[in-house]
Amino acid sequence: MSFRTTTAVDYVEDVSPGRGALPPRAWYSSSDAASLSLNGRWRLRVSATADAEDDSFAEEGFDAGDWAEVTVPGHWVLQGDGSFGSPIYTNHLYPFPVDPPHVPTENPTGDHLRVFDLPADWPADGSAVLRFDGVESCARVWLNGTDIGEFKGSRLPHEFAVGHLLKTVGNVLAVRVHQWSAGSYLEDQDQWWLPGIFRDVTLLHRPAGSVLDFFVHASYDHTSGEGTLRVDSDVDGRVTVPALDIDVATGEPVTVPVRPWSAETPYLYDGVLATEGERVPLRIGFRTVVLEDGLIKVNGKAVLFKGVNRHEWHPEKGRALDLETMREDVLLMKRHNLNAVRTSHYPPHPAFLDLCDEYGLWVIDECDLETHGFTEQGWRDNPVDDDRWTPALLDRAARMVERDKNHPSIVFWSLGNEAGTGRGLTAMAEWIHGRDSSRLVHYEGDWDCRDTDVYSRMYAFHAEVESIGQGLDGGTHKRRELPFIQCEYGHAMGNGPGGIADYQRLFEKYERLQGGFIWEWIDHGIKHPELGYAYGGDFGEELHDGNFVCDGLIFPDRTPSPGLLEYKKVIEPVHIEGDGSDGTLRVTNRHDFADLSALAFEWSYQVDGETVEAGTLNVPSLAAGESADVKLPEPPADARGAETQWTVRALLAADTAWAPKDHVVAWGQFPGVSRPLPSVAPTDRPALGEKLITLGPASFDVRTGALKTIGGVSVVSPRLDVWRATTDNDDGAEWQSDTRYGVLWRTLGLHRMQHRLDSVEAGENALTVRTRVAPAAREVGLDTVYRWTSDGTRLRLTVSVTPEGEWTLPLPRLGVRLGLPEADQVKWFGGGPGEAYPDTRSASLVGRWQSTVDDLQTPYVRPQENGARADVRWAELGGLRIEGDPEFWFTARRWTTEQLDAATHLTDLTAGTASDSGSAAAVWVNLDHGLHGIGSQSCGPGPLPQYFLRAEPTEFSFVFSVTD
Ligand code: IPT
Repeated sequence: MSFRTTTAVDYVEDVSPGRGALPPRAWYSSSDAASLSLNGRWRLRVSATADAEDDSFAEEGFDAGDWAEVTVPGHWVLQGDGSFGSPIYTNHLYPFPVDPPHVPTENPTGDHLRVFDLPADWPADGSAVLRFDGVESCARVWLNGTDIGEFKGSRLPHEFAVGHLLKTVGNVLAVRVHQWSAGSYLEDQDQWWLPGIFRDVTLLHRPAGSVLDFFVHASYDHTSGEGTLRVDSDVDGRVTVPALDIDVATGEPVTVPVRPWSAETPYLYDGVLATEGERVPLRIGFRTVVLEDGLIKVNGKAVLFKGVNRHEWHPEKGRALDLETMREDVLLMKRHNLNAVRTSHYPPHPAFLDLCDEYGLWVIDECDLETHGFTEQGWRDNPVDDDRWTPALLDRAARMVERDKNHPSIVFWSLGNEAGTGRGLTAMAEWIHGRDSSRLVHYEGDWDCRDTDVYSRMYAFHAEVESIGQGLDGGTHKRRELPFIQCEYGHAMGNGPGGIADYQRLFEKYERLQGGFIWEWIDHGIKHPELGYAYGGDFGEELHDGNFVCDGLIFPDRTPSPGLLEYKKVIEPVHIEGDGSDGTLRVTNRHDFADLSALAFEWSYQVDGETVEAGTLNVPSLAAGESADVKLPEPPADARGAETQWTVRALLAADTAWAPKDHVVAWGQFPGVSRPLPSVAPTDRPALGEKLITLGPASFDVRTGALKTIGGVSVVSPRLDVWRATTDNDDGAEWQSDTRYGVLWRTLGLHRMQHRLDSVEAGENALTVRTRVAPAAREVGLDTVYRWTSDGTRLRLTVSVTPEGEWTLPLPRLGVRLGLPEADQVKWFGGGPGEAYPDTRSASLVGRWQSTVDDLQTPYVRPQENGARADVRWAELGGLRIEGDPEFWFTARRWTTEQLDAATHLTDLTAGTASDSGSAAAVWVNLDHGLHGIGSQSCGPGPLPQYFLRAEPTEFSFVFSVTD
């Protein structure tokens, strides 16, 4: 006989959204109704299975005195130092067998318990609602021993009517949270799986006659300059907006002249919705979003999204974000010229949307839905194409739309991410279109655009994006009529993304292309005592996707990465262009709405990288889209043959809500007098000693021709170097069908080049060392000649490289590497202050910079090539001055490329000293003539051909001298 008991936890595998919750409604805070936060310390008991314990813990009088404690909001796996289980990271694979709606028997379950009293002034009348803003992934709730329901939909609110159950003292709130549930099949987003009550728990008093649900309709007619406001409310009341003299009944429209809301000019009007029992503050933004002439228009204008995908992330708290962290995200976005956010891949904490309204960001609000793992089985059994799941999908759509419908910042509802196609998605789109005709619907997964108002793609290559811009991409009739956005592009994993300037040029060129959203905002590294930041696999996961979870524009601690600085420059809202030659620049206002009155312009003039004079530049307050030619002043001081530049900056003219006065919004740099190249007359003659050859300030090994000292500085001789610690974008994602050079380079052996010495020739006025540099097992090689000359004080090295054999691959880098016994302070004249590579160099500003060797490093969570400075004319470190002919890429680090390449976490990298590294160097310096581009192939295109470093005959020089 076999049997299976039905247990009290069958709801876990039930595809329905749940039981007992109130219908969804707008999320708001009241001016006068009482509320009680139930955030704080809760008792916690974690069990291995869903039904390991009975529900007696929910009963009054249960003694949980020996339970652990956790903080709510929070994830239990990020608390308790691992004793409550660990996080799991997978990109799209379900970390459990795919057999919907079943989940594993091993189903970590956290029983949460909280006892609370009502505040003394809690009103005796009315009712009360208990609200959960986010619980992953399924919860059952009891209040004072009564089972009040259960729910799924992790990043969506759920409310329960509890007034009849409340007591003045000793209320027992019991919440059983299961890590896995049928809902997990709908939540296969690329992120950590983190169970817990991770958003607020709040008890809301609902006075008699209080507001229930309401919908603020606030449109703007750009032809008349008038806004129309109508607030539909379930409970009748009045709406007042003092600044507009509005005082109308709910449901009644009123039209008045207004200032419209846009992401650039986020004008909000304060209002109040008053019903008999309650007053609710309103923040009203008037704007109209339409699809017209095949374009997304807001207030009559086509907008260009300069966006980012934002997951909620904090390195210690996971997705339990506090308000200050949310504000930091918004401020960082505004300060880096972003104007849009896609809330990948779920509705964020509602406070984040308040901030978007207030500071001004266009929002794609995305539903908590992704079934990506079904792609492994050709999308068979995909819940979004199975009617049994449709109620759950509709519930999710409604919980998002109803909660967030009063935010002016939201212009798109997104059905979800990577869920294939199916009837369930169509049902969601139909419901959303019916409920809210004032916004557009987005979903990327259906390239025919059956359900959507925009053609959206992710990681499309530049060439395809261009053909879409030209309308040459074909597709269904409906799609051909739609505007295009890239909901994800520019995969910011590790060093990169490269090539975003090239995308932006396309977006700005073709009307149909309305911009895109970089993937993604923040690295989801988890702070770890031994590893610095942990990523997939660091918690012993059975299946994981490594550091694919660290692919943000900011590091886990929210420090901007070079990728964010690049993006800021690429999307700057003012273009300052010209070649400086005729003293005229062209300034273009690339805003969609704002004129330039908020900005002040400043010029400065650099001689050899140092600013010698600066002043204000008069730029007319151009309207959005307008350009003007602006004259630079006469070049100041006589530059005495030195190199000069003009730098023009657009700064905030006054403090704003998001940045102080003088914050740099945009800039341009223009050459003046060009640089005199360093020259060394080859007057000195190499002198042959017993062990050494001397030439000018330098000595060389007589046998190998290796440089040993320059002046008093001993060096590990410069020699040809073509290798770099491959970046995530070099290595590419394993599913990439395109050529992945990181892999091919290693296969060819570029990381283990052998240097064969052919001859050392001490000539009349030069020391020439001939070599061949090549990997074992291959016939290709680089014939490399080092030619040293000197005028007695300065030493010049000319490197000539001639490829031999058939080189089918580009080179990672081409230059020399040398070692120094010590170096700390670094000064240079060239691009800075941050790193740059051929296709990530927009933000590199030519000037005089200084740093320490340590600060030259970019701390990518998984160590990899980083820290190069572009266009370097000269650099000084460790007692040496190095000048380039031509300019070079400069890198210095306290470990070798091999050590960097082998490291998996930042904590693997430790500075060595000259003696303990077994060589004469502690600081390794790369002087590169060329670097291969970065691209975005960790999930997208590799570098464009113009950023390839091809193996071809090349010659470049450096001049070395000692500093005092
Ligand atoms: C795309 C996903 O939508 C996103 O969640 C993230 O996983 C990103 O890729 C990569 O980091 S899906 C992509 C594999 C086509």
